[in-house]
Amino acid sequence: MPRHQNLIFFILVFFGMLFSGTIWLKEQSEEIKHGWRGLGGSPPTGRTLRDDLHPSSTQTSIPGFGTSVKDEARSSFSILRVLYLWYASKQDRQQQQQQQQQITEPTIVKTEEKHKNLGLRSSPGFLYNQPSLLVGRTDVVTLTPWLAPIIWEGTFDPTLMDSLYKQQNITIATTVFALGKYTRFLKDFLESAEQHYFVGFRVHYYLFTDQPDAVPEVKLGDQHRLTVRKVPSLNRWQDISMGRMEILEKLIESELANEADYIFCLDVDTKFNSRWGVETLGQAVAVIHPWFYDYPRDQFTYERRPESQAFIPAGEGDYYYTAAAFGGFLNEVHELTKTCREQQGIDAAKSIEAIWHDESHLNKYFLYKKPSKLLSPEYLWRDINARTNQVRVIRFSHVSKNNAEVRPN
Ligand code: UD2
Repeated sequence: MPRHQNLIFFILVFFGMLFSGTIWLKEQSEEIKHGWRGLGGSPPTGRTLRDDLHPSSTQTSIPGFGTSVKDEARSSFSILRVLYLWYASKQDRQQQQQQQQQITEPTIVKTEEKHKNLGLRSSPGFLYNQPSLLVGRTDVVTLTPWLAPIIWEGTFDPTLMDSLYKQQNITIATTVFALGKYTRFLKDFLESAEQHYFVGFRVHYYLFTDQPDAVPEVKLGDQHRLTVRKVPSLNRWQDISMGRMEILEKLIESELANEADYIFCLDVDTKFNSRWGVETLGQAVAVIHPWFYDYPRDQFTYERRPESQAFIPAGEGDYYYTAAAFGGFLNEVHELTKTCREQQGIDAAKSIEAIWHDESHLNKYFLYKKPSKLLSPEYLWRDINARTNQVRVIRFSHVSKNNAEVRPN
């Protein structure tokens, strides 16, 4: 109940009580005067006791308007009763409203989230090429055996995709780490991202570095922003690479819930060469490693030692995924990073380190929790790899570097 209503109510009660108290005192003095209480006398009006206990409807007189003292007292008590009933019913209605809100509020929030993440709405009059059921990519596989799409050039219409996702007010958090000499890759990474990465969509880069002063000034697009976070330096590049999982896990937990809808985690020794857009968004997104996309599974560089938590036995495995790029919904990437961090910790306690560090754990994770979308090697090529006919567009690539010179160990 609003404050002013409470105040009015209490003022009314106060005056009601004052009035009824006065009437009661008046009544007492009348009774004493006429001696009809406790002295075996009868009321002056000649009414019976039954009348007093059960006032009839014909006796509804208004206090002060030529009525008896007892009538006045009864009426003033009735006012109090009416006031009380009004107050109680008001409280009741308020409680009911609160209960309804508690029940309906979570449903409303859920519905909004669902529309935001899942509704792909097109607008009347928006024209694009007719989709075909007969003509499309036939030189590459575009679906996994669990029916997750594999994104290649020619499998999507960028104009249509952009227009569908423009209707959803989304933010894509993007993380990148640059410690030690790897800060030298930042300029190309950021400048090329600004030309090709989610252009026209809201992007929030989170850059983790041990040298914030070494972060270059790069002009960001309207809807793109950058947050720099300082992290401690580490002596082993393997620890830097694996340590990303825990930092990402904590970032999602502590900050991203109300901030972003999707997240992508990218290596910094990379460069964008062509569009990386909303076609890459999905629940859990894995990227095929450019080295092994045409290899038989037994030649994948999975961790093969059973002592490691990243162990994948011979005969198992779908694809070999890179750890240089992965993403998806916040909750999915949170589960991935938490699991990899835990598994790396178990290995460390046993003094074992998986052959390809975080990448080995990521491959183990995606083997048993299948990604919902796969990005073809267009989304991570290697500058040193020869082009192939299947990879028609190189969108993102791993730049060549002198490991011995650039790494701390
Ligand atoms: C592979 C993976 C990489 C990771 C690593 C683990 C690819 C393309 N990349 O890359 O994701 O799983 O294997 O063995 O397959 N970093 C620094 N400072 C350093 C060292 C590393 O900032 O001194 C960061 C940086 O963001 C870098 C990432 O860690 O991109 C991975 O390290 P890397 O690129 O040296 O690993 P690499 O090339 O073996």
